[in-house]
Amino acid sequence: MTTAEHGLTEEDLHGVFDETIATDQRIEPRDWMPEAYRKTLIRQIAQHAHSEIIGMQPEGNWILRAPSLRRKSILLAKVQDEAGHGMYLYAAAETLGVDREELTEKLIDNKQKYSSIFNYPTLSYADVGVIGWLVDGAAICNQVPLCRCSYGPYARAMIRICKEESFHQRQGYELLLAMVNGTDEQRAMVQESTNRFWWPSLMMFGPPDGDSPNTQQSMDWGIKRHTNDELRQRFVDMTVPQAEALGVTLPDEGLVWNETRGHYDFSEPDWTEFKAVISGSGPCNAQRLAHRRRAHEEGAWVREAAQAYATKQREGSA
Ligand code: FAQ
Repeated sequence: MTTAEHGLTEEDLHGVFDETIATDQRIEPRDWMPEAYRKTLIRQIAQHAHSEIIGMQPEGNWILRAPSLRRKSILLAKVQDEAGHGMYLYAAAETLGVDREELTEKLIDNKQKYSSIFNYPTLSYADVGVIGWLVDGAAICNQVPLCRCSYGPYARAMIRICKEESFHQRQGYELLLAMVNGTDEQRAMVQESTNRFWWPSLMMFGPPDGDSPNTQQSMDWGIKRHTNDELRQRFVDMTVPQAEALGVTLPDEGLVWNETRGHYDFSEPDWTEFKAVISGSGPCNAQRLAHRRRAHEEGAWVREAAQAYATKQREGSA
């Protein structure tokens, strides 16, 4: 239905949208929304979906080398969950009028981003535990507020995703607990992995607020509920006691409790490294995209077969 059929002007529609946001209600796919709001959501949800799919690779690297059948089945289930998260998110993006195929093409043509964290290699089995602990931990911190995002389909997808992410975080922590209670070599593996993943985990929250072009507008629209720095601080405060319980040291000499602020102080991540990673020059960017591209090409026959089957079913029922 057009605006004219509703008898509403563009200005009226804007008013309804603003009122919905101001009263903290949800915008649904059928509702009018400003084009910039739609574009921002497509950008964020697509990047998020791509992160889940590319995020299968670092841990997937260890499925064939898991140390026991139990660890292998846990890891398989986790990596499968990530595929599922990607699917919910692509489905949420599709409600905004884009096509999943189109988004995948943009990812493999390097035209849309995915999280910086997945451009670092996984060098030991301790990385599986540390990814669960720190990377899923950071993901939860960043994503729980997205369950209250103003766009209904994204908010609802996030509820289920966050439940599964919490479980992922616990499985990582449980693996690390087993390792720190094992041999000296295992404890050293956990420490070495923590040293490598700590700074990239802090970078997951995005650039500092002063350098974040999207935060203010996204907060005004109720897409983001907190700034990048607020969430990074929350993550640090939450993680320090967990590191103490594990007996690992976080690799930052500037990490100290600040009584006055009631938070931990910590050093600045290397933002030059962050910029390099998000612009394609991280340690594994080329490998991650090449792998994704190959998987997409090799899966073409499956998509064609599924399409042919769906067409046949439709014709049959018609
Ligand atoms: N990596 O203005 P802002 C997971 C880009 S969790 C790459 O602050 P915004 C679970 C940003 O896109 C990981 N790019 O942007 C899992 C923008 O570029 P653009 C995924 C980054 O959107 C665990 C530019 O920098 N989580 O997958 C990053 O307001 C374990 C300026 O930045 C989500 O996607 C970064 N770290 O805030 C899976 C959560 N940070 O588009 C497997 C949803 C910033 O203008 C294993 N997304 N950029 O060219 C968000 O919350 C937000 O989009 C932020 C960025 C906070 C990531």
